[in-house]
Amino acid sequence: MTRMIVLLLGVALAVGSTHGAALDSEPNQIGSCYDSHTNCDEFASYCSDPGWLDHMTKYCAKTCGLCDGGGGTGGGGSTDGDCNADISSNIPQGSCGAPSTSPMQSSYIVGGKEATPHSLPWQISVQTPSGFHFCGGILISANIVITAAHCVKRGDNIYVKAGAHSKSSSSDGQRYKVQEIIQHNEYNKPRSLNNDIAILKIGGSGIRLDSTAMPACLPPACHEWALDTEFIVSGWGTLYFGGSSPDKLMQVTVPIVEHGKCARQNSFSASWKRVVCAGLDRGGKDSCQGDSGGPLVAKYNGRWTLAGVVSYGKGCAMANYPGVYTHVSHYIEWINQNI
Ligand code: 4AZ
Repeated sequence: MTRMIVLLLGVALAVGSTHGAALDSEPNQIGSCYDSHTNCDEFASYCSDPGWLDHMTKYCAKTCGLCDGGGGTGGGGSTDGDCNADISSNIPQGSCGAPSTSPMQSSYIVGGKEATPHSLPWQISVQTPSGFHFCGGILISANIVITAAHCVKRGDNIYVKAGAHSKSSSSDGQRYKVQEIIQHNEYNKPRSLNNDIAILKIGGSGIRLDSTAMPACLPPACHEWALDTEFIVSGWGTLYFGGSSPDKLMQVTVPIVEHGKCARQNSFSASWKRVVCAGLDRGGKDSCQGDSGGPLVAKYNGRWTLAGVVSYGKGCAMANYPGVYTHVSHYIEWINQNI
């Protein structure tokens, strides 16, 4: 059945391009925002299929949100192929995103500053049994921590440290053994580092929540961050590529980078909406090695909300190479299904 639909889609679009019979205008140019094919609604599920990217960009740019300059932002409330906006999170978060000490909002991990202790209480350090920090994580409920898929694999013997400012001090924060690791089932598909997200489950009553350990809120499913969004990214990662890493938690404020531009800069397909990018054109502020798996947050309805998971980038803080973050709003359904 699926094969038949694929074949039909091919024929329908090919007929459209050859004879113009099914077209109500000229084929679309990348950058203009309309559908030139009449049946794009029917074919919306192909918007996120890399094999159909060229066809969909040409004929169904509007439906697929493949327009330059804004087709992919500011929306919400619709289904965009890889994301169902009609669902809401069923994760019991309690109080989230409202630290008792507010984080600094105009500060600068590369190009950053030491955070005010416990002002980013959702920050987790993911550690080996001996206490070596190797990745960040994000507390989203007492029993659930989100991290990057590239940080972990099923069966690893790992710990999370919550409520810490110092990654090493045993008198700062609480350490818990991870009971179960769920890597995204499509991690590294269709391309390396795609779907770079994992769930770490903490057993029993989970992490003791207090003013030092509090979840970040989850965004509405499929939420797109406005083009004037300023994020905070935090972690104990290196202070420059190949550099040393600090013992105290660092943070930096970084602006969003428009999706199409980031796709060109980092050589991924603009149809891949499951990442969000942040950084400065001139570089200088970024996440770096050891920050992976950690939080990219922004305020949403007055609460600090998880926008991204530190995933990758070319080096750190280089001009025109923004950091690339797993776009959490596109994984709400996956999170629901895996907790
Ligand atoms: C890393 O290796 C890493 N600048 C994390 C983030 C970035 C680069 C590298 C983004 O963990």
